[in-house]
Amino acid sequence: MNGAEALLKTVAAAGINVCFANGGTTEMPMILAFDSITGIKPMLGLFEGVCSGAADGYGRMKEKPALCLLHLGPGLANGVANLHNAKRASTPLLNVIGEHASWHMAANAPLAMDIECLCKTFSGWQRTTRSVETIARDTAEAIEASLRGQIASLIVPCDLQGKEYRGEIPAVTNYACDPPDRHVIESAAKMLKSTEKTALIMNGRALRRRGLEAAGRIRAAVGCDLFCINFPAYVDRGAGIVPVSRVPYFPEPAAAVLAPYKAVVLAGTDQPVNFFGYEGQWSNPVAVDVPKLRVDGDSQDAAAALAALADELDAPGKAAIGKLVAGYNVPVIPSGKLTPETACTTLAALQPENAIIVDEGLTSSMTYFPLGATLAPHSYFMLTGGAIGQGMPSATGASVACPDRPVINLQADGSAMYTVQSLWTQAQAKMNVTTLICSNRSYNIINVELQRAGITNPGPRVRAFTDLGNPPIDWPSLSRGMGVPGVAVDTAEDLARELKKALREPGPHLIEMIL
Ligand SMILES: Cc1ncc(C[n+]2csc(CCOP(=O)(O)OP(=O)(O)O)c2C)c(N)n1
Ligand SMILES: [Mg+2]
Repeated sequence: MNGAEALLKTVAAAGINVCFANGGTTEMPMILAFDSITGIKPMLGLFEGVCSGAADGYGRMKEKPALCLLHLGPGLANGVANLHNAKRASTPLLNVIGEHASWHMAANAPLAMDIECLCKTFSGWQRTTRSVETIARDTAEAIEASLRGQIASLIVPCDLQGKEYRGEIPAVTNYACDPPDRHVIESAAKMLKSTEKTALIMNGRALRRRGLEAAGRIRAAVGCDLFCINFPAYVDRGAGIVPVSRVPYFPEPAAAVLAPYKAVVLAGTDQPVNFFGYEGQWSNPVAVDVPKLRVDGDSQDAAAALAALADELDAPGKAAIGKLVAGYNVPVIPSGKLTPETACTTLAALQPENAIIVDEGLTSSMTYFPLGATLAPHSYFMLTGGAIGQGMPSATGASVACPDRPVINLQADGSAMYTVQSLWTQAQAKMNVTTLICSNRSYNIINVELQRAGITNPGPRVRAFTDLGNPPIDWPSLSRGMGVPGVAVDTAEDLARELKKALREPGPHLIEMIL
């Protein structure tokens, strides 16, 4: 067994069974090892941002890491934007990067780059393997680190991958969160009981069923309002699940929505932060003088902290949250010319139970989230770190994680073009992913920002920065060119017909929604 085989055996033994990969000569021993090591299969991404985004989507659905294998510094650099999004989502992710042979590094070969420096920007843990004897142990420690909900990056020189490995395959210890902090829980309970109007703002595990159930019990006990941050990593949604409102994107509406609260309890997140700093605005939508208390620390489980808080408040049991959840209610399929609103409503009307909704619809999908509370139960996740080009790869990874569930990717057109190669990976593995392109043929958010800045009549060069209509992107052709059937629609009726068809037929589909 060589070092590469030892690495993959360690990964497979830890239950990691997929590797999103784009490799080259420095990963050759690892690529060869996929033929000899069972229990882990490689999936090719045609751009590294596809691999890293897919690993993010996989990790968010499974709450366990996938392996992402990248080629040297330049390959890693192509994957960094989506590694940044994964970091912002606290996704467990094992990131292995091939490096030049140890003895070749000093020669400054063309592909040489400071990989360690790049890794520092997104990794919670990182190491460069220095000898073949430690390769499996390094891998096991990387996996253990990733299980904390972070990216673990392991840089592995090519010569060490090829050397003979005589050691054992180490087992990986599962990560156990620290228990909630009693003092903090008691303080939060006091705060909620003694303040007349309070908000509970959540992210992370707090927004998965267990956390939402505890949040519902807390609401039943003290009447606090429930929110998620604007860019949640994952939310369980639908009838029967405790609903949350989303803190709005722009600072003014965010501050207005949160203004009535006299105290804020936080779970799985620090206080909300405005996406950008605008002159005359604070960085945070909750006023400085409003008391804020986070119930969990980085090494604790936000859902467990909420459950402890519910118990501390003597909150009623699960049965009491029935009154807080919405019943099942699906909107009527709209008709007429497609708009962002009617597109979102059509999706809400037709999405099947247990769907995974991946939302990178940006300005076109703003009305979608509130509709989710009354639909059949589903998973919802979105862009976390603002680095666009995350939707299509992460929808791909979500489908690998949950092959039996329908994945629907509500996808803005400009962002889609960053990682459109994801369609090819979806076609290759016949994934049940339906991509709904929000084809407004512009970088619309930038137009919105221009309007906010008072620029109502931008000149032709500025307009050219945001216009994607000249020439318009031919989405059905682009999609077909990568093996995914594609159609374009411009009415709600046509969207409904094509979406039903896409969901009925196996394999990936793309529908361009001309808005
Ligand atoms: C990696 C990265 N590059 C550039 C940007 C800046 N940016 C933010 S939104 C956007 C365009 C979004 O256009 P589209 O995806 O079509 O969504 P729309 O605004 O039309 O809803 C750009 C270029 C970014 N956020 N991330
Ligand atoms: Mg657009």
